[in-house]
Order: sequence, then C-alpha cells, then structure tokens
Amino acid sequence: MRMKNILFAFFLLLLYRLVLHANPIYDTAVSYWKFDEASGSSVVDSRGSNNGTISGATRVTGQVGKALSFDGVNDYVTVNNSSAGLSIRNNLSVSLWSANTDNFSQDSAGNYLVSKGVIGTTPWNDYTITFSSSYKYSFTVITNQGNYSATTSSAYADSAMHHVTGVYDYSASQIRIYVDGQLQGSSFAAGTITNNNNTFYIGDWNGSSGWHFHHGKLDEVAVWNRTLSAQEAMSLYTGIPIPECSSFFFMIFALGVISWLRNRKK
Ligand SMILES: [Ca+2]
Ligand SMILES: [Ca+2]
Repeated sequence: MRMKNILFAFFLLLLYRLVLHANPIYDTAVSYWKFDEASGSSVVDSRGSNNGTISGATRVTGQVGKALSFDGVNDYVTVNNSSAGLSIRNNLSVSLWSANTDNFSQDSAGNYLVSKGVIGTTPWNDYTITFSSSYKYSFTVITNQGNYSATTSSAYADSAMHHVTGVYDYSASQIRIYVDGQLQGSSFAAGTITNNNNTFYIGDWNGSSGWHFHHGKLDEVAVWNRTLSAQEAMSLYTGIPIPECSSFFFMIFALGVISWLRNRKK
C-alpha cells in the first residue's frame, strides 16, 4: 500500500470526524456551550438544559465557529443550573478556550473565566478557572476539606487563544491543570464539593455584584462530572479525536475505495 494512499485515507478520516462528528469527548459533558448562536442574548447548552443569558458580551469569530468577547468592565454570562447537573460533588472537569487582552491595571487580583458560586455564603465558590495578573491559569475547587488549586507553571502573556482544562480527580486526591494539551500543574486535593446550589457564571466572579471581569474571548466552555485524561485534554486542544474502533473501520473502508478508484484508472 502506497504511503500516499494511507495519508489520503487518514486525511479523509480527519475530514469525516471534523465535519460530520464533533469531538466525541464533548458527548460525555454535562453541559457544553459553543457560543455559536447567530444572535440574541441566549447561549444554548448543547448537551444539557443549562442555557445561559448574556450580559454585555458580544459574538466574535472564535476558535470553533463563534466565541464571546468580554470587555473586562461588566460583561458576563449567567448560566442557570436548572437540571442541577453542574452541582458536581467529586470527580469534575472543566475546559474552555480563552484569549486574554487585559493588562490588569484596574484589577490586579486577576480575572475569572468561570465561577460557580454565590457571594456572601461561605465558601462562596464550588469551582473556578482564573487567570492571574502574572498571566497564569488556575483551576480551583473548594471542598469540605479545604481550598485546592492547580496553577500553571508557565505564563501566557499573549493575546492568543489557549485551551485550558481543569481536572479535580477526587479518586486520586489530585487537582490538575492542562494548557494547550500539556499538563502545566498538579497538586494534592481532597474532599467533597459542598456548596452545591450555586449559579454558574462565565466571564467573571459570581455575576453582576462580583468583579474580576474577564477581558478577552472565551469559547467552547464545557463541564464534565468525570475526570478527563491527559489524552483527552490533548484531543480537546488539537481537535483530533482519539482513535476508536469506528475510525479503524473507516480507514479500511477509505483505503478500499482509494485502491478501487486507482485500479479503475489503469
Ligand atoms: Ca464556538
Ligand atoms: Ca460592557
């Protein structure tokens, strides 16, 4: 079999998976907001029933389709937790694409990309992804045993889109953060997330009465009630699905069709 045929079949497989089948990892999410709506102030949860409402953020070209752009002043998205699916108590993953354009001159404490929480009721948050004024991402969970974070060792002081995945591995007592598919930080974490009836916010800390507003883009925000593997974090970044059985059979089928077409020409 010629290498060219194999590469072409692989290209067809990629095309098939990217065009017809979105990354299947998102199929296992509790909630997944693509921000691809044409207009209006609603954002649709394409997996569950936790639709959101935009306050101020605008639709722009995203990493995949459209994204939301936040002005860093008062823009955010409120997501209702109607199915309570976002009230996750142990194994948890959150992922998103983020681009930052803030210089933190107004808010040196950093910005919140997502926060599930309420102001005034300790412990205020269940889980958050933040971006600090030292340009580092953190994933944090607050459990009945404490406040645990994984922070990136690298800083991301550019305005490019980066893919962030936070994982709370309750079973392994560890919290991890991946950026652009690479493990960037991990530390000990334990306990059950207790403060479970809170709203989920995208682009700031705890809604209009909060602050730490994100300045930049956010896209493809998703939450899972399970741990994502390192391989899955990489797959969400590259957009290349993890090979599975159906892909293998598709490759065989594509190679067969290519061979048949080549033989017909002779
Ligand atoms: Ca999108
Ligand atoms: Ca605004």
